[in-house]
Amino acid sequence: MAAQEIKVPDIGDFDSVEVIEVLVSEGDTVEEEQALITLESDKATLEVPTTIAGKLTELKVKEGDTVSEGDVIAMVEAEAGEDSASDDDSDDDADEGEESDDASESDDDPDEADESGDDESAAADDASEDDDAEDAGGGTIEVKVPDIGDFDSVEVIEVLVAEGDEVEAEQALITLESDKATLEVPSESAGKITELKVKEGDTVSEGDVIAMLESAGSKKSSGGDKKQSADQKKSGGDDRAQKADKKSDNKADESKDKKPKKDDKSSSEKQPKKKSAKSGSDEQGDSSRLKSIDEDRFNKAHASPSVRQYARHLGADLGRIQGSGRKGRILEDDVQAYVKKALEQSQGGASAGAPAGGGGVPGQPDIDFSQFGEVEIVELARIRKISAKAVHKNWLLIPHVTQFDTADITEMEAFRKANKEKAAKDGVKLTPLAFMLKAAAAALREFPDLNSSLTADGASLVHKKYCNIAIAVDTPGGLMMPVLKDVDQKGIYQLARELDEISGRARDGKLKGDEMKGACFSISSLGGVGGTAFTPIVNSPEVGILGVSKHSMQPVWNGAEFEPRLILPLSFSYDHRVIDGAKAARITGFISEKLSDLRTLLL
Ligand code: CAO
Repeated sequence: MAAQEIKVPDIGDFDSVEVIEVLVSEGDTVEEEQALITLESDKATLEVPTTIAGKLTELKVKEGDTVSEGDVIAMVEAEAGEDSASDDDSDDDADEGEESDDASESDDDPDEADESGDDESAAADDASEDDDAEDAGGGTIEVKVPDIGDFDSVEVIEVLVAEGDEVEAEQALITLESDKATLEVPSESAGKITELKVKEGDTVSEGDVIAMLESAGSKKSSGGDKKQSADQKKSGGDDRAQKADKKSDNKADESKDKKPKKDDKSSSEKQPKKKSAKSGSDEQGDSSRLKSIDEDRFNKAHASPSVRQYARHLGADLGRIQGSGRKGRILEDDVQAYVKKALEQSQGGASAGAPAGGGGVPGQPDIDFSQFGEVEIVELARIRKISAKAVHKNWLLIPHVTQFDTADITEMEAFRKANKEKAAKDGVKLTPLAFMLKAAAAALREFPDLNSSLTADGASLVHKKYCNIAIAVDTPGGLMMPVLKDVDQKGIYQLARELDEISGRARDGKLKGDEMKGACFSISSLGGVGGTAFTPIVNSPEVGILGVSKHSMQPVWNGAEFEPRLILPLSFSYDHRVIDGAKAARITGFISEKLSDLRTLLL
């Protein structure tokens, strides 16, 4: 069937509104009511949905374009097999479109406004203008429910302010929810809320007074009143934009599974919404990032009503979320990412067997460091993000102890240096690490528990008969742990060659995923960098890691005199659930012995 045009609906008084986001691509299959683009005027943000389901064959707009009511934004080919239904739907939609156009026209038609039975509203408008004249003395204005389209008796699902609050112009005061849409009613000007006329659960219609506002602007003079009156008229435009916003929210809400659906919007669903906003502090565990919403910050956050509703539904504080949209606008994806991160933090690797709630450790609070001085936010490299999660999980999961020891590697280094040049001719970079790999392999054979992993239930050990060792490699993108396989079966030259090759590829970002799997043990060498000791973190499900620091010449008492010896510091961290302290001391002693006398490696 031929593709149908999807047009910009009635967007109120606004003309030439900027396309700030294109949410779909050509070739996409779209659901009916799925948002296609996001528009943003200087005052309102709204999403334009498709009126039919099908395949998007052509996009007529791109980000940065400006559009007006009636402009074609895309062509959608109705889904096969649903032609008649789609046709009907689209007819309906077209009709609805006409209806809404009519409705929109009627917005400007005072007669029709009267016909809608809203005499009081019209009268109230008049009264309001009169009030404005009186405001020169009192400065208090009525904030009313704006044009909310075809809806009548809409429920107040949230009151976002309290009596006595200072509000800014355009700050949302209440949230309304019909069976199809959610919208916020903003304050028409800055000032102080002197009286709230509605509470949660009330129903309101266009023109109903929701609050009395001591307007900051209107206090000054009657000139100010006139300005405010003008503002009110202007906000009528906003209202219409909101109406369009609301329409799109409605459509977006219905189209996205992630959000509450039309039918879901029962009163029972509203309960948790309120709960998430208010009872956060009562929540247990570690979901501190989700548990408390700062209403003030939430209300001031730059986000569309549909995103606000989504955030409320999930209990996410918009005020804490950094928007990735234009001008920092918070998108649904931002809310999702925030909630995902908060859950990960609160669960603290529970999926990997960590104590529920991350061991009861609260997540790191979001701190606005700019309050202390200038800051710059630099996103972590992908590998650093991954390794950060891994070390955090391992640090929480494993009860660590680190055993320190030293090895006298005077002979080993003499041997290495004697062979270094020859090795280099064979293309081998002979570093101390190759010897340490061999010593560690011997320890894994000698101490089977060192070459083991705890079963998930913590009741057994899996002893491994193979000997793979991971090496910590410092790369520009962050720490990587490539694995050398069957270390026990390879000679020092071969290990040195493989180490050089695989660490080079790690630094070049060319490692394959499989090359970082299956390790039995790890070695982290900072010998080429410096330091005397450190406490490496065990990589679960391994149970031990050997840290190696920089060797140094030291005076060692040989029974008769001090002798200069090359001493290598060892830092062996282990999982105390598997290895006890005495065994750990034996393990480091064993490794030290092997490195001190290479001949013992042959035994
Ligand atoms: N003491 C003194 N010097 C040492 C040493 C030690 N323990 N270990 C290595 N060196 C020397 C080497 O001999 C080499 O010098 P020469 O060329 O004169 O022989 C020099 O330091 C540089 O060695 P290298 O770093 O190129 O090679 P390596 O095999 O020692 O290490 C690798 C390879 C990949 C482990 C290393 O490059 C690296 O990335 N290290 C950092 C690991 C890390 O970040 N660990 C912390 C992780 S958090 O737990």
